[in-house]
Amino acid sequence: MTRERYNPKESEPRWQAVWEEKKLFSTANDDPRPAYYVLEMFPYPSGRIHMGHVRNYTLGDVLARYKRARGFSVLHPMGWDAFGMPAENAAMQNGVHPREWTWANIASMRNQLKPMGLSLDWEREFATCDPEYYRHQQRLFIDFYNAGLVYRKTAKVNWDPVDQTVLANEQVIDGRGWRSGAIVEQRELTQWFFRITQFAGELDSALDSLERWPEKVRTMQRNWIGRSEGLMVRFAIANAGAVANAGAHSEITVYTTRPDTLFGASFIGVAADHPLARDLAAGNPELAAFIADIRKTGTAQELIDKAEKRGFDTGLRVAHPFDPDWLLPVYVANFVLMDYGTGAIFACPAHDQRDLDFARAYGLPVTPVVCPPDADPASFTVGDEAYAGDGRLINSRFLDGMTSAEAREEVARRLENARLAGAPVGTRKVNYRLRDWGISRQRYWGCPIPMIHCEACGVVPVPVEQLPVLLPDDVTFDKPGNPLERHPTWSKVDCPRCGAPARRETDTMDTFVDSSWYFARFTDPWNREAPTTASAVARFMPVDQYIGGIEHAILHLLYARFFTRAMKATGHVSLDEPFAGLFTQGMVVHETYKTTSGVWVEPRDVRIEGSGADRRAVHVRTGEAIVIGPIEKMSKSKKNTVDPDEIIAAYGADTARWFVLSDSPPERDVVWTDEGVQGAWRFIQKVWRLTNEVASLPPGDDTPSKGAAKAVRKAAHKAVAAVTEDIERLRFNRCVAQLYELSNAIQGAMNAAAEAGDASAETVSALREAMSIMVQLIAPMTPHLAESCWEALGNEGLVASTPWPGYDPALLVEDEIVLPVQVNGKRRADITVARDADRATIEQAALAQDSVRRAIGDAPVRKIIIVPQRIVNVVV
Ligand code: ANZ
Ligand code: ZN
Repeated sequence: MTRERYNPKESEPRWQAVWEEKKLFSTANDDPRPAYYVLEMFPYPSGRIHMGHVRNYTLGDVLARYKRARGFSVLHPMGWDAFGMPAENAAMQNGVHPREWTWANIASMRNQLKPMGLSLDWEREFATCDPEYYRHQQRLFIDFYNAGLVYRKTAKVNWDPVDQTVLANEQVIDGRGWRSGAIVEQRELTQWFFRITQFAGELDSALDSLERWPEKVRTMQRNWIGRSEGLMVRFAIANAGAVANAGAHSEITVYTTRPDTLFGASFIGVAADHPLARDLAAGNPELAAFIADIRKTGTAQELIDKAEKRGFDTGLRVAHPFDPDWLLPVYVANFVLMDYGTGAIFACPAHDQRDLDFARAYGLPVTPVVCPPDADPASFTVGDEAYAGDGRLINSRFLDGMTSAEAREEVARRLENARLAGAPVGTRKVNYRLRDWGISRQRYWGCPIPMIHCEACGVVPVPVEQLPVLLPDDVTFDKPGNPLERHPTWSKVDCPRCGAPARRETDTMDTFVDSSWYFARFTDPWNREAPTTASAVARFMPVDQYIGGIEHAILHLLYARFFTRAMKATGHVSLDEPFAGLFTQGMVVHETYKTTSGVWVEPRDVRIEGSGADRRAVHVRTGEAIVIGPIEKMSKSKKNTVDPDEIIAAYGADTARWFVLSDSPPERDVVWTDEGVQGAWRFIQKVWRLTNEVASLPPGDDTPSKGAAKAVRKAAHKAVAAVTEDIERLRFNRCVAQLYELSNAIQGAMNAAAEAGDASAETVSALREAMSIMVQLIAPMTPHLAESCWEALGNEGLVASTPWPGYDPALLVEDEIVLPVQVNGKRRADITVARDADRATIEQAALAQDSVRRAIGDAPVRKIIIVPQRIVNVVV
C-alpha cells in the first residue's frame, strides 16, 4: 500500500508534458464533433500573473475540461492584449523599448501560466501588438470606413494632460483619466470615430435576447445606451430682430422626455456649441468670453452634472407653444450638451434638479405642475429639491387632473397637430445617450490608423495590399506627446491616389479596438489573407461561455458587440452577438496588514497567532505586532497580494486551483487565506491516500456483500448527477462540496467493509467504481492529481481524454422514506419505511412507536389515514 505523500512537484510537470505531447488540447477546425467555445478575457501583459488571473483561468478551464469529457471539440485559446500605455511608460521611465518590454512580459507570463496546467490550445496564441494581428485590424478599419462606420470629425474631447492623449467618456472616472488619475481637460481636435450610434437601437433591444448574461450587466449596458422616448418641440423666436446676429434664426428646437411639464417651463437653455450660441457670440464679446470660460470643464457627463450651473441671458425670447403671449428667456447654459438631443432644452425647474439649481441661481420662476401621488395639490410647493417623478397635473390649464402619462400623450398629440411655418410643432423621437466611439489616441504603442492625408485628395485609405502599416522601431520617448508625430520620416508618404507628397495619420487606435474582435480571430488565427474565415466563425462563434471581470461590463462588452455588428455589415462574420453566455467572476481578496506606524506589510511577512477574539499578527522577522486591517481586493498598493508562483511552487497548481474554486460561489469574492490553502492541500493528500487504499484492495472473494456496496455506489452515482448539474451552472463551489462528501462516503464504506470483514467481490468492485468516478469528477478541477490517481487505479489511458461518467438513475432513487405520524392531527413521531411499503407495514410501524401509543392511550383506534409518501394520521 502506497503511503507516500502526493508530490505535485514531480507529477504536475510530468502530466503537462504528456498532455502536450499528445496535443490533447489542440483544437482542429475540421473536427467532426460539435464545437464548444470557452474564453476568458485575455490578459494585459503587465509582467506577472496575479490571483485574479488564476481564478479567471481556472473557472474557464474547469468548463473546458468538462465539455471535452462530454464529447465536444472545445476551443479554449489564450492570447495577449498587448498594446497600451504601460509599455510606453516603461519606455519613458527605464528607456526600454515598448516592443521589447511587452514581448519579455509575455514570455514571463506564459511561463507562469503553463505550470497551472490549463487546457489551452497554445497553437492559437497571438498578441495584438503583432503586425500579423494588427494588419487585419487595419483592414477592418478600412472596410468600416468604406461602409460609413468610421468617420472623422472635429469634436470636443477629454484630454489627459499627463498621458497627453484623448480619452473616451468611458475612460473618464470622476473627472479624472482612468489610467493617469489626472484631472481631465477639454480640447477641440479632429478625431476618428466609430459610428457605434448606428447600432444603438439594436444594441439596446438585443440585450433582451442575451439570456445567459447576468441581469446586472444587461442593466448596466441598457443604462449606458440610455434609450429614451420623447418629443422634439419647436419654439418660435419672438424678437430675433432685436438681438445682434440672431437674424438667421427664427426658432429653437428642443428635445424633451417630459412634455407633460410644458406649462412649468421657465426658460430655454442652449449649449455653448449650439449654432445659435455661436452666431450670437460672434456679435457679443461678453457672450463669447462666457462660452470660452465654460468650455474648460471636460465633456464627461459627471463633470458637467457636478459643475456649478452657469448661464448667460441672450436677450432672445421664445413663445410658449400653447400660448403665443407667454414669452420665455433663452440662456446659454453650461449644463446643456451639444451632442445630445438637439443641444437645446426647455427647462422646468420644479421637476428637474439641474433646471432648479439654475433657476434658483438666476431668479427664474419655479412653478410645480406635477403633484406627487401623496401630496396635496392645493399646497404642494418645491423648495431645493425638484420632484422628478410622475403624478397628477396641476397649474397646467387643459392638462389639469391628468396623470403624467396621459399628459405626455395629450401634449404630444396636440403639438403633432399644431403648425409652425407649415410644419408640425411637435415630433415624437427616440434618443440614445450613447455617443460615437472616439478611437484616436496620440500614442505610439497602438495599432496605426491606416489613413493618409493628401492636400488634393483629402483622406485616402492605405491600399489594402500595402498593409500592415508598421509601427516604426526608431522612436524616442524622452518627451511627452506622440513619438509618431515627431518621427522624422515615418509620416511622410506619397498619396496612394495622386502620388503627391502626403502625410500619414499619426494617431493610433484606442486599445479597446484590439480586444473588440480577438475572439473572432481565435477561430482561425492562421488566416493570412483576411481577419476571419467564414467556416471557422460559423463553427465556433458565438463564444459559448465568456468569463471575465465585472469591470468590463460596459466598455469592452459593448465595443465587442458593436464590432461584431460592424464586421457582419462588412462581411467578416455572420452573426450579431459575440457572447452567448457571460459570467462575471468575483475578485480575490485578502486581509491587509500594517505596522503600528502605518506601513503596509505583505502577507508573506506576517505570521498569524491565536484564533477567534485572540487572533493576532506578528512580523515574521522582527516579531513586532502587526495591525490586521480589512479584507480588500489584492493590490500592489496595499501589499496584500499573494504571488501565484510562490503558491504553486509550495503546493502545486492543483491546490491553488482547488482553493480558488472551493470557498465561495464564483460570482462572489473569494477570501484568500493560508488556512484555506492548507485545507485544499490536505484534501488533495486525502484523495491520493484514499485512491491508493482502494487500489491496493485484494481482489474480492465470492462471499455475499454485507451491504456497504450499494451505499457507496449510490453515493458515487448521486455525485455524478449533482456535479454534472453544478458544473453546467458554473456552481463550482458546490461541486467541491459534493466531492468532499463523496470522499467521506468512500472512506466510510472502506471502514465499514473492513469492520464487517466484508471482502466480497461486489464490495471491492463498488469501491473501485466509486473511486474512479471520484477521480473523473475531480479531474476538471485538479487535473494533475486526477491523472496520478487514474494511473494508480490501473485505469486505461488518461483521465483528460476519458468520457464523462454517466449514472444509473435507479441508484438515485431513495428507497426509504420518512413519514410523520399524527394522532388526531397532532404530530407524534416519524417513521422510516421502505418507499414501496404496503399499508399493513406502515400501520404496524406507526402503531409500534412509543410516543404514538402513549398519545392513543386506551382509546380505540377508529381509523388510520395514510396519504401515500406524505403522512400517516391515526384517528381515535
Ligand atoms: C423638459 C424637462 C422637464 C425635462 C422635466 C426633464 C424633466 P433623458 O431621459 O436622459 O433622455 N435634455 C435634453 N437634451 C439635453 C441636452 N443636450 N443637455 C442636457 N439636458 C438635455 O433626458 C432627457 C431630458 O434631458 C430632457 O427632458 C431634457 O430636459 C434634458 F421636468 O425636458 B427635459
Ligand atoms: Zn492625393
